[in-house]
Amino acid sequence: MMTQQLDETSKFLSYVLRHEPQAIGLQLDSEGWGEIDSLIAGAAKLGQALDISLIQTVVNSSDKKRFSISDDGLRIRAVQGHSTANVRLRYTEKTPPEFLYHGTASRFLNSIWQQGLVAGSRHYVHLSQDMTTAINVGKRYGSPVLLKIKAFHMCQQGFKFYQADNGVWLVNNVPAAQLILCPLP
Ligand code: HQG
Repeated sequence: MMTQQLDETSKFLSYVLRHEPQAIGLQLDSEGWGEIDSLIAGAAKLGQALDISLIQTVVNSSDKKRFSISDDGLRIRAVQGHSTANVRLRYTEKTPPEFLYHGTASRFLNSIWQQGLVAGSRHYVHLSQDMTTAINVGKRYGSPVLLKIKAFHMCQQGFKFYQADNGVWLVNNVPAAQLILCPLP
C-alpha cells in the first residue's frame, strides 16, 4: 500500500478520533471509543473511502502507535492527543523519570517563559522520554527548540503525570521554573 495513502488516512483518523468526530456524525464515548462501522459509513459521506483492512494497516503501521482497536474488533480510538469535549480518557497516574522533553518552535518561547507550558486546545501538555521525538514534534511549527522538564521534581511537588498506551507522557501544565532550554544535539 502507498505510504501517502497511509499517511492521509492516519491524519483523517487523528482528525475525527481526536478532534472532530461530529464532522462525520461519529459518536465517541468518554474513553474515546467509536464504532468502526459508523466511522466507515460517516467517512464515506465525506468522500473518504475507508475499509477495515485499510484501518487495520494504518493502526498497525502507525510510527507512534496513535490508535488502538478494541479486543472484539468493533471499536477504535486514538490513545492520546484529544481536544474534543466529551472525551476524557482515564489515564493511570505514573511516576515519571527524572527528566522528560518537549519540542516546540522558537517563536513560542517568549510566551512559554511567561506562562509555562499550557495544553492549548488539547487536554494535556504532551511530553516525551526521548529528545529526538521531541525535536521532531517541535519542527512541525517552525524552527525547533528543545525543552527539558524536571518531571520527577514536579511529581514530588504534587503534579500528576500520566502515560498513554503509546508511551507519550501527559501533564496538565508545566510552570516555567521547571523548564530548561537545551542545546540541540
Ligand atoms: C506550544 C503529535 C505559547 C507547544 C506529537 C506546542 C505530540 C505554547 C503548541 C502531540 C505554550 C501546541 C502534541 C505557551 C505550549 N505559549 N505556545 N505558554 N505552551 N505551547 O500540537 O505538543 O503526530 O497541541 O509547545 O507527537 O506540539 O499528532 O501540541 O508547540 O505527542 O500523533 O503550543 O502531537 O502527535 O501544539 O503535539 P500541539 P504538541 P501526532
